[in-house]
Amino acid sequence: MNRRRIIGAMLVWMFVSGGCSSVLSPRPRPAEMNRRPKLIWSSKPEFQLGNRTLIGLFNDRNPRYPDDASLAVQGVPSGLDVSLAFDLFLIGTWDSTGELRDRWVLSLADGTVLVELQRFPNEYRDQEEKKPIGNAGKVQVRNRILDYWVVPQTVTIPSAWIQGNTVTLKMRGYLTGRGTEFWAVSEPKVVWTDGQIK
Ligand SMILES: [Ca+2]
Repeated sequence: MNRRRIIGAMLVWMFVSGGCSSVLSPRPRPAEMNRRPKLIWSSKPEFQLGNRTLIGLFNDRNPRYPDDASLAVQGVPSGLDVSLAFDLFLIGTWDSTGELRDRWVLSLADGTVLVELQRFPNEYRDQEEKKPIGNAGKVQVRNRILDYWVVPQTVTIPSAWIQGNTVTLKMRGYLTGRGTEFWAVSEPKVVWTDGQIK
C-alpha cells in the first residue's frame, strides 16, 4: 500500500469512527452519564413493612387499593439504556395454577411487555395455607395476617425504545383475591448503561 492510499484509508477510518458515528448515535458526555434519574409515580401509596417503606399495596380487585402503578423515569441521557432493579413483594396466597391463578406484568406505556410473571413462590405445606414454604415473613393487612415472598427484579430498557428523555413503565397485578393477595415494590434503583456494562 503506498503512502497516499494509507493516508486515504486513515481519513476514511477517522470519518467512520469519529464524525459519522457521532452523528448516528451521539455519545453521552460524562456530565450526562452522571445525571441523576428523577422518578415520578402516578400515585405513590406507602406501606411500612418492618423497617422498609414500600410503594403499595396494590390490588386490582379491591377498590380500597390502586389497581396499578405508573412510573416515569425522567432525565434519561440520549443513547443510553436504562436499568431498574427493585424488590417485588408478593403478599398472600398468589396462585400459579388453576382458576384462581394470578399474573404480574411490567410493561412500557405503549403496552410492550418487559416482565410477565405467572409462576409465584407462594407455596404452602398444607391445604389450609397455614404453613408457608420459603416466605420472607408475615405482615398484617387489615384484619388478616398474610405471608409474603420477595422476588428481586431487574429490567433493562434499550435506548432504541426510549423516546425523548423519559421512559414510562406500568406495573399491574392481575389478581383473583380481594383481601388475600397484594403486591408492593421497593423504590427502584436506576442506572444508565451503554449496552456494555451489565
Ligand atoms: Ca389468586
